[in-house]
Amino acid sequence: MEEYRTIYDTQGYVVLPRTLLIPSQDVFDALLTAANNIAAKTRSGAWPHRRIVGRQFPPFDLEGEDDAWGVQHVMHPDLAGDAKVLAEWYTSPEVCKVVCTLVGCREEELQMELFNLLINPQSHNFALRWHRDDIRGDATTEDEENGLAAWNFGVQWNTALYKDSCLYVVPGTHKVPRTSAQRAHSSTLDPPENPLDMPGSIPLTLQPGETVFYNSNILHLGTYTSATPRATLHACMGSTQGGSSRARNVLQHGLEWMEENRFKEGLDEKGRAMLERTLMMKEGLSGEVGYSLVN
Ligand SMILES: O=C(O)CCC(=O)C(=O)O
Repeated sequence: MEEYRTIYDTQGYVVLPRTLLIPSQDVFDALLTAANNIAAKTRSGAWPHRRIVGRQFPPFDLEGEDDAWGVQHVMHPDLAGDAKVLAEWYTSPEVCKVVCTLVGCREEELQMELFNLLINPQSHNFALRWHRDDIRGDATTEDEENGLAAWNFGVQWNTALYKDSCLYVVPGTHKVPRTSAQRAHSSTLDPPENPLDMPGSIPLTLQPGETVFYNSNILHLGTYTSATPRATLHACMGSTQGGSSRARNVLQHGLEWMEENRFKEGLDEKGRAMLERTLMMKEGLSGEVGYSLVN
């Protein structure tokens, strides 16, 4: 595992094979069934918490276009058995072990954060602009340096359940501010015509079951096509070592439902402890958390 951490630290992302995160075919099948059920509920309108085509960043729960490129809150108790399958996996020994290795923390420090699902829109193509999840595109170089230096206490990941070629990253940009050329490609609200116009960018392709763990402040974007099925588990987890540094990135998604007893009661002991740490972080905040990025 240490070699994966070295790659992650150097590149800002690392791709892990299926066996490290998904221990059996039964687990893979259960994740795929849960994801497909939730995607179907979202597309039919039965699940309202979705990312709609045309809207890049939180807040997502708005009226508008029906076509969705993502589903929010997949551990929500209203999603019943499907949410349970996904919560069990999110808190599983396999996932927690990898996160602890990459973040450099102990299991007793892990905090529950976001768990969403990325899906193909049904009738539109769509893309995000180049962004860092918690540093605005108009940040000064100094603000970028400070933001990146403070961003070591959590990790984000995409676990593909179908082959997935939607994500592009610029390796190494989790550590350094943008060059002037990279800034020029990431300063407007518009997605690029071609992601490869960004200096240093590469596409990342995942086979079913593979996971890319990445620093969510690496320069990255997603491109979405209705032509190819996508069901990619999209999650992040943090460590209490980060204090409140991850609060805005997490709480901007609207996690009030996590405070309900019925969610807590559906988790195992480890999951409950992870949730308690998140709720403590939330309680420690005063005022509005606001949003990381501008739509
Ligand atoms: O679709 C993806 O893989 C990337 C999503 C993304 O960049 C985001 O949610 O900020």
